Amino acid sequence: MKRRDFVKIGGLGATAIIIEGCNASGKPEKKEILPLVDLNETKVISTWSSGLKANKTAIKILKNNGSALDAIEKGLNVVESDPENTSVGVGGLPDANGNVTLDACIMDHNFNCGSVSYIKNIENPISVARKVMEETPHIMLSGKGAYEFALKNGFSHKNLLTESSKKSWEDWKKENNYKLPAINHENHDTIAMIAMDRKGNMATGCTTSGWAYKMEGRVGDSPIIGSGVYLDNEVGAACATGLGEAIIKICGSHAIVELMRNGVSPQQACKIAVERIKKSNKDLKDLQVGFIAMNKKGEIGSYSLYSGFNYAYQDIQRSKLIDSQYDLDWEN
Ligand code: SD4
Repeated sequence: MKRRDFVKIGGLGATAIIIEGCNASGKPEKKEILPLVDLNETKVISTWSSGLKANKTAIKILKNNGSALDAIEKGLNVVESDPENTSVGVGGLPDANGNVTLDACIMDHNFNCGSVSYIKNIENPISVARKVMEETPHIMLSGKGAYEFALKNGFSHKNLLTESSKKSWEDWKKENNYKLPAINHENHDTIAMIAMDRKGNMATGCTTSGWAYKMEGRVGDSPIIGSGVYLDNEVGAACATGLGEAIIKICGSHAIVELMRNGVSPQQACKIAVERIKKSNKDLKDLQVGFIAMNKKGEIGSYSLYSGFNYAYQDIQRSKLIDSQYDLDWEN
């Protein structure tokens, strides 16, 4: 049999095809080919309405057989570079001392992950997180080290404090005497995203400027693998937005993936995580959290503690903003 005589001789369910033939030196060889997932299965979800435009960039990549990892990075870059979003990247609201400090992390289908926390003056921290994942033996770089690593890898220094975010910070100092604003329904829109590519691989990522006017040095859930995001490619992925301190306490995203591993639907898993948040925090006033999840079958779900959380859904035909199910009304 010649090399070109490879023939399809058997299947492994819907996931792989085994072909047999000869290699270049004429030796018998078996090859396993993973067929592409039906284009209709390719999808991406992300938190809040700014997810709509991030998803558009992500789906273009996925449609062209790009990887879920590229879709996550490039999708999140769109929002990081948008000065209108006051919770992410350029234009993100600063800490109490006026420094814009960013957190981000990314995870692929092989449990590879990378993260940056408390990074300043870099427009696209999710891309730095990916470099940490791909170019270093570490998972998380923080502060000055993360910044210097970024510069060495071709990222440029940028002032992220816009005129408008500076003014908001100055007004806050005058009006609130350094009292932290609540993370409630009005003042946060961190983006966290999950994508499934045509190989059936998933990836997830999250990027944020964190809690507006936080104490200098504060880091939230968003760069913490297991809290801000988690993915097991055999099971599914979850990610979070809202009060990081509450999400970290229950390792929110990891908890959801473990629930899905045990057969719980993405929707129900997000709801159970929110119930754990309720149990682990005495004071729920102004404590908004929201989770989104997708399992290996492409089923999706979300749940938030309070009303007002939404997420963006995109597949090859549809783009829509979905109001999340929730536990409590803000009004009550
Ligand atoms: C944090 N989880 O730093 C982030 C904040 C957030 O939309 O999600 N804002 O705690």
